Amino acid sequence: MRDLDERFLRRALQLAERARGHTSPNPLVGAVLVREGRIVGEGYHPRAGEPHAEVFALREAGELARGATAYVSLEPCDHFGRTPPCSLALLEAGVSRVVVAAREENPLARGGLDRLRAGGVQVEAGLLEEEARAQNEVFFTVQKKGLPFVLWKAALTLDGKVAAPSGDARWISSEASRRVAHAYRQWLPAVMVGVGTVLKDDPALTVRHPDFRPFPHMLEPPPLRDPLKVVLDTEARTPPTARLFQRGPRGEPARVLVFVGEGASRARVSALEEAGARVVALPREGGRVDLERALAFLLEEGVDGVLLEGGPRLAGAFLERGLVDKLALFLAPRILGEGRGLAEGFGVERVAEALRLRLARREWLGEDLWLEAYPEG
Ligand code: AOF
Ligand code: ZN
Repeated sequence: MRDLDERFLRRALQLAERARGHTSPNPLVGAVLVREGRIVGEGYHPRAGEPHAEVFALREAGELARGATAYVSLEPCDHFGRTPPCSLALLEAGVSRVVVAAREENPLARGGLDRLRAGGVQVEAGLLEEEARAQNEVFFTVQKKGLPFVLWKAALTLDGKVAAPSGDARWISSEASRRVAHAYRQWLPAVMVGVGTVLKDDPALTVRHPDFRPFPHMLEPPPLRDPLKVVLDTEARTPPTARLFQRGPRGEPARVLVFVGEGASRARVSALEEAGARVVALPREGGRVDLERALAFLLEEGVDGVLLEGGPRLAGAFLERGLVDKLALFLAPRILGEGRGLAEGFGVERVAEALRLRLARREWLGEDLWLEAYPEG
């Protein structure tokens, strides 16, 4: 029984992966309905505003849902949000058992299992919980943090440098590493850089040839889409001709948001707006755009995760404020000697005070060492 439960729950996790990169600020959710050992309905949540995973599975099953077991990667919601509660939909359909992996933590949506149990449905939770929580780490972090999830990605040499003194950084990591980095761009709804990176590298910040190895349950790639491109640019120095304004590889218009400091040049702001950017002025903190305000603004817009792509000053500022939730590092077998360090403007007196990381992945990608880690404490 447990083996079967695990198999169908795993299927729910796989279905959820089909929408990676499309559900923000909602979680990834998959659902499977099983009757007499056979799958009679499947569904996943395709994007915020659309029906939940359970609803698609129930539609497919029709009358066969009566007496079936529902396997859902996340506890069914119990609220009227953009859509009605899944708890009621499952009850009305006559499902007799509900097995979930992770419990719901959104205070607005919580309570689905309690309602189902009160309605006479057999409920279970906790199988594959760790994997389900990892699949939705953005969603669960945002519930706790109240700001978007921040993944900081960097490619560095063995001596911890991310660029030569000239600023040249092309390319420190291998092509295999860069393809994994593109999967992170597909995952998170926004990618953020400082204006220094735009001036130096002129990156396109699009999703090209991603390698989805970071996501263990993904069987087929989700539809590709480019992230919202966010530039922190206190004095509005982003060139209106920058590559990030160009159409994406699939022809979609670029979505660009530039945070400037209050009082930035009106003429430069207008030029950016003409180039297609949305420009938002924020109060300055220590002369620069206030990071917490920028993140809070993004979350209000439904952007629940940010891929921080440099450079060292921006990374240092995020670290200093404890705003980094996860790191993805690609360590390349090179030595630069002189060059820009991984994080500037962040430092401690003693080794004992160093920021400690909990390693969650250490894997070779060709010659590069690929690490994923979480700041501790
Ligand atoms: C589920 N199944 O597939 C999803 C759930 O505004 P709404 O109606 O889309 O509700 C969004 C909230 O519902 C979201 O914040 C999360 O707590 C839960 N997501 N619940 O039963 C699903 N996507
Ligand atoms: Zn729901």
